[in-house]
Amino acid sequence: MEPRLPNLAKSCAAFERATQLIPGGVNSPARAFGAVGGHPLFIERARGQYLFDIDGNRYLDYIGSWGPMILGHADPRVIEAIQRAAEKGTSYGAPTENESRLAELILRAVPSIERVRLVNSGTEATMSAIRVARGVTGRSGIVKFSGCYHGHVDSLLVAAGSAAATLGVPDSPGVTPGVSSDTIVLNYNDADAVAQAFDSHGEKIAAVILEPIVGNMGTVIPTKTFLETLRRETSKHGSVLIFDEVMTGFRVAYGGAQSLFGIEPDMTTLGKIVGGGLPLAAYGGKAEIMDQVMPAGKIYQAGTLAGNPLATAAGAKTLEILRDEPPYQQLENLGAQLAAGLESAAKRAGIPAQMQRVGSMMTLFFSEAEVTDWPSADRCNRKRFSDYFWGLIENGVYMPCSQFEALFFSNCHTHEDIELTIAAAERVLAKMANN
Ligand code: KE4
Repeated sequence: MEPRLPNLAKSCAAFERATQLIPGGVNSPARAFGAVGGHPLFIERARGQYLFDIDGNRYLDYIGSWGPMILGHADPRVIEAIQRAAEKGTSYGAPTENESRLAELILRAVPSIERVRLVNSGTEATMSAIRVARGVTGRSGIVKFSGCYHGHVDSLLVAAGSAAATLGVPDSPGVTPGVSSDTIVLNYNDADAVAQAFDSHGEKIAAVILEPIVGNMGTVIPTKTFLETLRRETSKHGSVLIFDEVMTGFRVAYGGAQSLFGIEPDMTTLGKIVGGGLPLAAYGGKAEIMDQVMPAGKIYQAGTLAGNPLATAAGAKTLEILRDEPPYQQLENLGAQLAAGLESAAKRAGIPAQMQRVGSMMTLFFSEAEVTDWPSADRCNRKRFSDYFWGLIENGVYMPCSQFEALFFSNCHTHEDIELTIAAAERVLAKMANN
């Protein structure tokens, strides 16, 4: 039987109601289906590799809450850790040993982090890292790369990726010229531009921040020269190199992207997986930098719910499972199978596409050429992506709702799930080719 759009009546009604209460009916634009049209699906529950919407439809989940759910949804060990923490109370406003337990797991996983501060979101992590870099260097300039997204920090919401790029507001209203004037935006993978920026402004640059593997313009992989240039120029000019590993941390490897590339940043931001799906993120780095953060030093950063007992319980349990039962080889094998299947399905359909992947994060770009930076990502065929997205929804497969995102899968996804996904993509892409 020809797949057809599932019954979405309850989601439609729920969305109508939500739009009367919440801007755009969502609490984060990335969920708004802005790039693919239609309305978002309202989720009732999730388990393992599956999402279930409020109309009772089941989907194979390839968003994983935009990255955190590497162990799949509602992992019983994580749920039990949260339940046990909740029975003791939900927040104390005082330190707990679980914060040190999670901090220790992070320091052991990521050797470049000698001190770490827990916060509530990736945005808070990058915002704080930028402030610390400016505080320790006494400089204002920040270098970022177009298409990279580091959360909705004013100084970084310039030429941003993710939903900002998807919805066409990479330079959001409300970000003042005074704030963005300290931000230098370069093209990702342009090592020469990095060297030139430092030649011209080196003494003003407090930090360079980048996604060491980009997920927020779709999956874009750095060249060795690019990373080596960044490390060399920041060291030479006394600027702080910040790897924003909110997405790649514990995703592409237990030690993050930096462990794959053998490049040590001065600071790292983490999020998503580190909180086990609860609101927790972190920033950290060399002790000589981090010990300048209050109350050890003078650079202020704080948070009522930072290091929250439930979030640290979920995060610590998640990292312990990833440390003791590393899923990365299995994720690599399934990732390779999925990438090869999707790429050959597009080729068989005669649809130009580029598959770009690291481990269990990847993107099928509807592009004639390789995607190496935002200008090349921006040339992708957005309409084709939208048809591909909805065609897969008809087949019970839930992909990220934007060409400028990475898909993720979990260690609950099976070889059969991957086969089913590839078969669905073959049907969808073949139908697209005939339309
Ligand atoms: P949050 O503030 O959303 O927790 O983290 C911001 C952030 C920082 N750095 C990187 C590399 C990120 O990918 C993110 C958030 N990622 C997006 C999805 N690509 C979050 C989805 C959303 O905004 O709803």
